[in-house]
Amino acid sequence: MASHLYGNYFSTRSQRVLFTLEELEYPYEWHSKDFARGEHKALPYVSEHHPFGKVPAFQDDHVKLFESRAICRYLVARKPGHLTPPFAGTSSASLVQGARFEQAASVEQSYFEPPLEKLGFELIFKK
Ligand SMILES: N[C@@H](CCC(=O)N[C@@H](CS)C(=O)NCC(=O)O)C(=O)O
Repeated sequence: MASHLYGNYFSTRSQRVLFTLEELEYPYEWHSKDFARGEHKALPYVSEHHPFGKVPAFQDDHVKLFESRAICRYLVARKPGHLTPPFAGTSSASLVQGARFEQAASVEQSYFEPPLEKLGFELIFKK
């Protein structure tokens, strides 16, 4: 069964998942949600795919996910390869590498994306 990505090409969070799918050569079908028509706020999309009425949302067999970073991590775990973080095991070196990865991921989500989202809106989308 093919996987399905529900998103919008202008949505940077949809692009995050699209890049990961393409990079992994993971088979998927694209389902565009038109913001202007409110398709992401309509039933059955909200009840079946995204309870907050946002994009992206993803389905793989019976697994349904939303939140772009969670989807990307799921995809990388499903298809281990060049995107797999280079740590495993319980040695102290890999524990530190894992903690550094989580630290960087948290910095990106907490301190990088929020101001960048505001800047992107002001400088690009508002026009
Ligand atoms: N934390 C979520 C953010 C999802 C999100 O805010 N998506 C935006 C597009 S980038 C959206 O759906 N906006 C439409 C709306 O809020 O009505 C993720 O990473 O997936």
